[in-house]
Amino acid sequence: MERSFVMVKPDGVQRGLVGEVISRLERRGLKLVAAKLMTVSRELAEQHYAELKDKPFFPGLIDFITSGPVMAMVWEGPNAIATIRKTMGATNPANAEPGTIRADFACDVSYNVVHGSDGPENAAREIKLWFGEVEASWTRSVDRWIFP
Ligand code: RTP
Ligand code: MG
Repeated sequence: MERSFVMVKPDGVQRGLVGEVISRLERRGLKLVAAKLMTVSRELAEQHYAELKDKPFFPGLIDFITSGPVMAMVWEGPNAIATIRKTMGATNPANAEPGTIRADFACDVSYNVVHGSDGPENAAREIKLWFGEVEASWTRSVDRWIFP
């Protein structure tokens, strides 16, 4: 069982897409194990996106992520990281496959609605950064029909 950090970015919260993102991940069979609506400090945003600090778009990205509340979440499931990345679609919504969150709800790379961890190391790092310790998972009666 794998965990991933997912965030509905400020554009998604402002546009009322929190439920849509949660709904799509729930319907995929993934399990929500932590969630909080929060405003992000510059320090947290810079730590989260530390790998991108030399990119030209970094200052704008930090301004954007700190511009309003985000919905920070931890999701769990088999192969959760790759499954969530697939469900979100390509970073640039212009390249995202129809039916993905980014293709269905966004049209610009800077305002692409959602973030999902890109690999196991970043997932562990981001979950610790945003949530510290996350409690153990919970039992769902349909799990045996989703996680054989
Ligand atoms: P994310 O981290 O937000 O899930 O997105 P990602 O892995 O698909 O893409 P990443 O390379 O990590 O970039 C992080 C976010 O930076 C913004 N970005 N802007 N203006 C640009 O060319 C550009 N490139 C990336 C996007 O909002 C991207 O999600
Ligand atoms: Mg990324």
